[in-house]
Amino acid sequence: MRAQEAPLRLVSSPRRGYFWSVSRSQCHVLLVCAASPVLIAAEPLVEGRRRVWSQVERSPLASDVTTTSLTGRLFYEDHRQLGRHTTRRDPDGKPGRRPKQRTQRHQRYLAAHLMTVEMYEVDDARGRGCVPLAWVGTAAVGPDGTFSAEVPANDSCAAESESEPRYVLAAHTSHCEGDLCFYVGRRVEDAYTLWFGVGSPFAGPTMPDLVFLPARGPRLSVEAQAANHHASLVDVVVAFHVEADIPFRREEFGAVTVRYPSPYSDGRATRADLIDANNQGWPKGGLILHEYGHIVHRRAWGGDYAGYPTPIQRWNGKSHSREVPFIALKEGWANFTAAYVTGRCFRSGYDTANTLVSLQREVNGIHFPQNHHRALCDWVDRQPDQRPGTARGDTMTTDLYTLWQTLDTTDELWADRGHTPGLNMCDLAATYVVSGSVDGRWARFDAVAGVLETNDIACPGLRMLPITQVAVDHRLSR
Ligand SMILES: [Ca+2]
Ligand SMILES: [Ca+2]
Ligand SMILES: [Ca+2]
Ligand SMILES: [Zn+2]
Repeated sequence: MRAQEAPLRLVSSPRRGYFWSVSRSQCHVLLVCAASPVLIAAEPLVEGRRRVWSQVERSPLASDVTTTSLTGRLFYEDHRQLGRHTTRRDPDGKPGRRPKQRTQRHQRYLAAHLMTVEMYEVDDARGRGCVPLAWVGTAAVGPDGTFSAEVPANDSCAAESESEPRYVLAAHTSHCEGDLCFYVGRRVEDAYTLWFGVGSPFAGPTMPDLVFLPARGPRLSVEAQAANHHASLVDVVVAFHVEADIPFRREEFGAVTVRYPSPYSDGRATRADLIDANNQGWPKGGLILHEYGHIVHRRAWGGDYAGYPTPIQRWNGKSHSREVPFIALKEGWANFTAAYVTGRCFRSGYDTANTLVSLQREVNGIHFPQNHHRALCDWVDRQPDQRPGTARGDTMTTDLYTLWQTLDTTDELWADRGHTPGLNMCDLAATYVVSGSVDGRWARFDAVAGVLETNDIACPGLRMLPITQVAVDHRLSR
């Protein structure tokens, strides 16, 4: 990249770390100029290009080639208020910070964890073995921003065999490996791509640091925003499928796509494989976490919420509207997903803050998502709590996998109730009580009844469950 291409460049110096370098002509618009000397850029974060016109060849590599490892780092510009910022590293290698906690400009760059980087070797010459861009390797970006792949050590282009190979990279807002496969793109199973090194290819083995921003694009470019949606998607995917080991179910339901920008004005997940996302300005981060909760729920209940008729009732979270119990569970689960991923469920003081159960004690919370959201947090948190006037309180400490497994079993167990009015929290609680050992039934009943009572959700039939198990056992064993 030529120095005059980038108005702002991140540079590093051994003593001062990273800071911004600008040319003198730009100083009239930048307050930092008075304090910062103008320096020669050493290692800028290299921005990408939107399109590559050159021909790209993707043939498999010969098995007998000598390889060498090619490494680099990829970041994105983070603007999210909500997310797992500390699980990603910034360019200094320090844990990421949320926007309000940043003290330096470059801390806005965080590792582009689980973006995919493809590596291409460049040939300018023609003739035997020469292709303008030949694919040589693919790598997933780690939580510290690094990526690495084994690539052929020698140039296959006969006319360039004496010189060192040179590389161009393509980064994608997608990741597909094993059971996991997800995209952020304009269309289903399509990703945003930026190219790096086009026109001035990189030498190996270490690439310069890259940032998923289009060079000369507007600051609020669609790619930069998509990278923030991708980061949210990775946060929830890692929390649910990697850490908690919940199956993604790629074989059954395919990849998940975040379609951005979507033709719709807000977020929705009306299929088991598609999230529509739109926003004004930078993504705040909560939308994708919430919508992905719907994806996990759909995939647990056969893809269509166990046959609940569509179109699904709209829900306005801000007005705390009264809903049918199925919608209250569905939206409560989605809000819980976001709270689980960001750690809000586990914050000290969460249990005693009375913001989520906003109703009077006498009103049955079975109709209200916020009661469900909070009950599901109690289901998995390890902080016992008891609201005044309740008999039991929360003593439940089930992990996320067990909670999901209960959700996953609910539609099989109560299949006859799946259609209107839909399965609800009482069905989920009942599934928990009857799943597992017979001896443990009363203990499970006590625990889940405590969570429900603490959150004002009334399930009148639940008390009879440990006693009237014969019929259910029969169904389970079929
Ligand atoms: Ca608990
Ligand atoms: Ca609790
Ligand atoms: Ca299921
Ligand atoms: Zn929702």
